[in-house]
Amino acid sequence: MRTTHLEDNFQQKIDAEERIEPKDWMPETYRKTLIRQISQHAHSEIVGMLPEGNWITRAPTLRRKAALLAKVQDEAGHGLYLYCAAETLGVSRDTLLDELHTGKAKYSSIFNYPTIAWADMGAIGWLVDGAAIMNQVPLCRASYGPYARAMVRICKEESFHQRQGFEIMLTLSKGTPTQKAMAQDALNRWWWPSLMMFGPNDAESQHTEQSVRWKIKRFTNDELRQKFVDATVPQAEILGITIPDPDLKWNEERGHYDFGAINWDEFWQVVKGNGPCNQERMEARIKAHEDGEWVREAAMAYANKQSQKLTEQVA
Ligand code: FAQ
Repeated sequence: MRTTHLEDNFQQKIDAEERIEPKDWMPETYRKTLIRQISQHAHSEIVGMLPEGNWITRAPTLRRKAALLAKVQDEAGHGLYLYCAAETLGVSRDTLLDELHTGKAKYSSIFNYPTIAWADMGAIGWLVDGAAIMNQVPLCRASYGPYARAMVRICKEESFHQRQGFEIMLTLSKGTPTQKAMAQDALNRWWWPSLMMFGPNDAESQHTEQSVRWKIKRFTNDELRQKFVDATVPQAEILGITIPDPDLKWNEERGHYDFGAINWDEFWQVVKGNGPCNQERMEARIKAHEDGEWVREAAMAYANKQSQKLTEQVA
């Protein structure tokens, strides 16, 4: 079959809501787009363990510590499902990790901000996981089977993460004036970076149009950002804290909240590696990878020994 026929058939399959599986024919650009997005998503989960990991030893109670520990562990699991999904596209995990460690692959901008107070654990769960869910629920219907299936399980866990974050915020905001001020301060610092998580405005988004056509993305960056704002404003009202945006206002005509301008210069600086914690995050990841070398070697030696035993038994 000529490539154009293959491409037509491929697009027809997508239009008919059929899933694309690893052994199916796919355009090279579709494969590359998926490897880029899935691996960057995996890197985000793994780097995303660091800001919260910072507070495991300092959680205020045993219950909070157990929940935070479980959440950070879930994020490691999400990274692993996603790396496995990327590997089905014919790329090795070593290559993907190399791309992260050399700065070739991106990870979410949000994880380059510091976690300076306990309230940040609440704000991350509430806002960062809240934004992640908004973006990831539609990915459960992504056209590529292994990615969509990984997202189903991830989303179930993310919704628990979001609720534990909101509960921390609720406890603080109903607590002493100092605790309420901590919750407000965390919201002030995490609000705008959370809106940036959805990526550049649609007009600036290089990949959205094609990814929507391929049904990798079901909504554009701006559509998801708007959904997130609409869902989160009433939650802030329940908490009794103020979103740091003087332009935030319900627009009756649009049936949505209007919100102020995002500082895209800050966003691109963070994406390019100049955020407050980029260097620290990369150093921590590279060190963890190097420190884990002996574990990988031991696991490989064990696997080789097992397969040798099996061969001997069969012979
Ligand atoms: N940070 O053309 P677009 C989590 C890049 S959730 C850094 O719009 P696309 C859970 C983009 O890669 C966070 N870079 O791109 C958790 C592209 O550059 P490239 C992770 C960003 O792909 C919670 C360029 O800008 N979630 O981890 C960002 O169509 C709590 C142009 O952008 C996902 O990855 C950004 N925020 O749309 C864990 C979800 N935004 O690649 C721990 C899956 C854009 O050409 C604690 N990914 N860029 O060099 C997606 O849905 C999409 O990839 C978007 C970007 C929406 C992120």
